[in-house]
Amino acid sequence: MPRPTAPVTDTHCPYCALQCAMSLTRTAAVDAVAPRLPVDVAGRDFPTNRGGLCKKGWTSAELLARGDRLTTPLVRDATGELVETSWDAALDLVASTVLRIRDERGADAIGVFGGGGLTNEKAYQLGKFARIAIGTSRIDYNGRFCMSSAAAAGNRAFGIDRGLPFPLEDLDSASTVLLLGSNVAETMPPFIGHLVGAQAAGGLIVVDPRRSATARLTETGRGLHVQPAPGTDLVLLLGLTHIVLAEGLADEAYLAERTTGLDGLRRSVSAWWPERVQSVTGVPAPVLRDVARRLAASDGTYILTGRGVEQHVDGTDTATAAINLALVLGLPGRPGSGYGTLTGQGNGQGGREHGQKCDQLPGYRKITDPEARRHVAEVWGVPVESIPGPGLPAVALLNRLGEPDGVHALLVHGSNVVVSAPNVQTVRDGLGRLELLVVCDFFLSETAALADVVLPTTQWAEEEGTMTSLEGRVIRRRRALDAPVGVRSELWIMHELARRLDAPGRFELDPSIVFDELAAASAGGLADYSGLSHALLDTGLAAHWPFPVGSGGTPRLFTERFAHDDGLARIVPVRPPKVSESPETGEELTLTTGRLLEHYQSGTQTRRVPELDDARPEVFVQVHPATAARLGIVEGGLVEVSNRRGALTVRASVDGDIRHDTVFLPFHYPGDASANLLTQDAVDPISGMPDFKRAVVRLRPAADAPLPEATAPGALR
Ligand SMILES: Nc1nc2c(c(=O)[nH]1)N[C@H]1C(S)=C(S)[C@@H](COP(=O)(O)OP(=O)(O)OC[C@H]3O[C@@H](n4cnc5c(=O)[nH]c(N)nc54)[C@H](O)[C@@H]3O)O[C@H]1N2
Ligand SMILES: Nc1nc2c(c(=O)[nH]1)N[C@H]1C(S)=C(S)[C@@H](COP(=O)(O)OP(=O)(O)OC[C@H]3O[C@@H](n4cnc5c(=O)[nH]c(N)nc54)[C@H](O)[C@@H]3O)O[C@H]1N2
Ligand code: SF4
Ligand SMILES: [Mo]
Repeated sequence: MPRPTAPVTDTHCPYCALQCAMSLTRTAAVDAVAPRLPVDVAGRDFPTNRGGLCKKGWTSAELLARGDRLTTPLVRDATGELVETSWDAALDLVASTVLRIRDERGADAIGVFGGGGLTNEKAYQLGKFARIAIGTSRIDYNGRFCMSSAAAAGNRAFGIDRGLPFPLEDLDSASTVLLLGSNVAETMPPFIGHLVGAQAAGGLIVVDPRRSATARLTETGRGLHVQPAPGTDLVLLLGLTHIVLAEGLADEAYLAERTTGLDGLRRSVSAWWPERVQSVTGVPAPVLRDVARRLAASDGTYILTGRGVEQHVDGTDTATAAINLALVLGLPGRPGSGYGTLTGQGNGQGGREHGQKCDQLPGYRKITDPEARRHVAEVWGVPVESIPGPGLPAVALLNRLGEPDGVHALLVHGSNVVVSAPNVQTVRDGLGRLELLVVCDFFLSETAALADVVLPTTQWAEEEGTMTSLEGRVIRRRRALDAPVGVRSELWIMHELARRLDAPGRFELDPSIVFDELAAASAGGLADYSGLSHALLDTGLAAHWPFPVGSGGTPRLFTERFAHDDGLARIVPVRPPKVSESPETGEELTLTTGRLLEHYQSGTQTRRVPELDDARPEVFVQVHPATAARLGIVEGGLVEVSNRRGALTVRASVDGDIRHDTVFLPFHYPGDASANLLTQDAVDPISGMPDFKRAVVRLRPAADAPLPEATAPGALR
């Protein structure tokens, strides 16, 4: 059992990017007969959560004491079973196999896959480890599935990518908030405290094909729920921008002073008059006019996007269209107004800054930029030419596993790809072709269960480090208790592997030293952390990056200028693409996917918490009653949801909270219950984001089919 250290430790929730503050209080000596939690969790006052936590946060400590935690390295033996082994044996095997494959096929035959849940220190070290210990260009991470479209759009328009360029508390005084494709009431429950003002002012407008828990918040007062067909947000946004320009509602002074590119935008939206937009999106023209006028009339307007609009083949352009609307209204950088995107994973922001991305070096530097390479090579103590060039984005990396030009060994840190990757059967097949799959995790996730080597690592409350929240605020994760005997930190694992690979440079063990190195590597970059240290963060300072040496940080970006050299925001005209997949017959429906309050991502963690698993024990498909009646589907009945990629048998949840032409599956369930058996791996050409939010499916009653094994309630208990 883990042994607690200090009596009370102030830290943050292990799950999402809201990074709610919590205190962990160690409980009395652990009783072997009736095991108790090693720590009690309490919400702590903090600007984002104001003491509140959601039920995932409240129950997060249960995972520290789970009996099925990994505590010993595992290797696959000759009979195909995973068996316990020593750390030396496991690490020797990984290093010798990596060296052999590197000799035979070159360093790019080895891939590394990271995660947006890793601390800044681990994410930084993983990027460095891939590039200089292995020498591969092939590193990417699950943030590609998450924030890549919003990031690409932010970089293009503003010259920088910080999800919220203002502190969350600024939203409190908003009178109008347009929330596109985000279900914060389930995905970040304490967040809705910041929407109360807009709600009271009648200014909450939620755009979602489903009447989600968040959309229901608009039902009080004059709020609005706009319900477009999935994947039509780009047209919707072009239509809103058309109305703003046509009705003379644009902020002409702001456009002249702070932006460039307006003429192209005028041309690109001119053909998107409201009735035409209605015919594509299904949103009535009067509603479109009402939304545009409300956004323009309010003096405290925010536009925010979530994965619903970003996880599409046109995700970057859709996020760009939202930015264009915000720019035309003069919102970014104006006090009391703004534009932002809601980062998802715990360290989804920091995780996309320090070098896990295939084209990136620390400090959000481009790996192709000679000056950036020189700077980072110096910090790493390696010749500049030894740093590889750009690698492959996640889908391209995962879809060519084991193929001649693909990777033959894959090291996974912080992702459960056999559940969460798009068109997941392709990835499952590819993993089977690898010569070596190494998964580092604290549980035997479904991906770890397929590995050749499994390396057990520390959980959040057992390690020191930093996370960067959705506000771009760098915060301290603190150790509250020792890890179980046998478990090692990822910094230690990288240190040991680097030594065995005879790597150049240093792979430090102490997170505060790694942070100092990260800070130096980031100096002068866009995401500059050089003025920060663990000691400074421990003072409780609200540290929003950029935080160069001698600065007090940057809570609000864009107040004076944008990050492009000329200080201006770029208005980039965008047009709807030819859609890769859309329903063609009455039999076909649009599938969209997303989240439930109780489960986190691939569910490896939350399916292990009885309270959460009891509340949402199995996958279901949400169908409108009229559609269900037409197809002979009944509430609770089994339904086959299928397309050319795969088929799922699931229970129907029949309710009027979704469009007739759309069905919804949560993606938290593994095996034959995985929504990703049906999703497409077509990607956005700019960001590499796959289309998780739109696929074509057929539904039919499947009364006689057995329930998929993976969804059997309590499968992990
Ligand atoms: N409970 C819980 N919370 C989480 C997570 C979790 O797994 N579980 N994950 C965290 C992470 S990593 C992330 S990225 C965030 C994600 O947070 P959100 O973006 O809020 O999550 P989603 O449920 O993926 O999508 C939001 C909404 O988009 C809608 N939607 C689907 N398709 C479309 C579309 O084409 N257009 C529009 N306008 N809307 C559409 C869905 O109906 C859904 O209600 O949540 C974070 N918080
Ligand atoms: N259909 C569909 N698919 C989706 C999405 C969707 O909306 N629809 N959303 C996408 C999005 S936004 C995201 S972010 C991805 C997320 O999907 P995944 O990348 O699969 O994320 P998790 O389920 O959080 O997996 C994290 C794994 O790493 C482990 N872990 C947690 N912390 C650490 C750590 O510090 N170190 C190590 N080594 N392991 C750790 C956990 O136990 C877990 O097994 O899913 C994507 N997939
Ligand atoms: S909202 Fe996010 S950070 Fe807050 S308690 Fe829930 S999962 Fe944790
Ligand atoms: Mo995400």
